[in-house]
Amino acid sequence: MNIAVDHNISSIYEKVLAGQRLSREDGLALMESSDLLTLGYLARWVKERKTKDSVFFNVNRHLNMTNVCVSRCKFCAFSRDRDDPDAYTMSIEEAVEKARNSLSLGITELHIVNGLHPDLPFSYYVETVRRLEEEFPHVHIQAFTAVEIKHFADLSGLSFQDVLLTLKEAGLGSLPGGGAEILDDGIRREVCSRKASAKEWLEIMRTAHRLGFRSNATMLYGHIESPENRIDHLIKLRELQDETGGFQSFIPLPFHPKNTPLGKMTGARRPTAYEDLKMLSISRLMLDNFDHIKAFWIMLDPKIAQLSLDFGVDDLDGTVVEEKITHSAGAETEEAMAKSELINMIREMKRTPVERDTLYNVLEVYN
Ligand code: V47
Repeated sequence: MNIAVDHNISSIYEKVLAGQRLSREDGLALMESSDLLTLGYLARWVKERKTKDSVFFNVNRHLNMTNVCVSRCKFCAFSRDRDDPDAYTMSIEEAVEKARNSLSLGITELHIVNGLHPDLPFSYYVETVRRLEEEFPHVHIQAFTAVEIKHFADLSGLSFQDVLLTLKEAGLGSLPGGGAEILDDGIRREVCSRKASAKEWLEIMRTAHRLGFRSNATMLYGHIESPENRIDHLIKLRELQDETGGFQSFIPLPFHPKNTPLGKMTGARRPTAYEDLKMLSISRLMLDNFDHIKAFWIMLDPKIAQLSLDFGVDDLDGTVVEEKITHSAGAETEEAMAKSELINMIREMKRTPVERDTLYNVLEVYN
């Protein structure tokens, strides 16, 4: 029985249950619909076909080694100029020390994302990876967005491939999904004109996947982009995934406007819970070739992240420990979550918590 309340999405409902790929027009119709419960039902149906009642989580630590950034994206409250009083740059030793202090939490992953510092040489990043890998060989290093890889190529004069190979040799394990924002150069010109273009972001991911790296992908939504921009973004990722199969998870990130130039210019408010759940559901439905849709509870809020498990999400990130990007932009969430809390959140939704490593190998099932 077709339970869609919104008759405009009835045919999409049938397509999803028949396992057919949704078109751009379907995606736009989903964006138009306010039938959140039908979207959630369909997204959950797709999720359960892939991963049954499992919900993955990981024990990780985020690390931002510098907030100095030449890009100064208009949606960002984290970045600083070199001479700003609250600009900071860690030494390699400080980064290693922070990682060391988190070992007792049982972290299996270090997630490292940084500003685009104008003066630090590429060797700083290579040495950081090398030191971390030497000291903590059992901890997976997921580091450097495609935007940073482009910055390293500019700094070093190396090709994307050689930058990635150098980092791989030093011990880099995989790439995070940041810097994608909206993969449309018109939007990028408005909000992040000084960093990698849409084509470069995709090319770096293509190259990384070809070299054997897995990566994630994100989308920053709720700023100046249109529904068309969001659906086109998802389709670009889906096309690249058809080609490489290298993406592991997709993480939609709601824009937090506080303290950002874009927030001041547009008066934008943070997307509502309704918008978040709708975006997560539509991501699951459009990205039929992605195994995992991930809720980053830091940006969503734990309550929305928990509810999202009924809207197609199968993965909660993570213990995190320290988070600066969203907290600079006014996030009121904590910066860390205990593993036991993540397990409780999942159990309360009557799902099975599964601790994973970065590459989705199962470490423990909490029945
Ligand atoms: O690329 C910056 C976003 C991203 C704001 O790969 C903002 O598993 C909201 O990519 N409001 C970096 N978002 C973080 C990121 C990420 C996070 C969690 C997991 C993974 C993963 C990746 O944060 C940036 C940008 O899109 N961002 N400023 C803001 N004011």
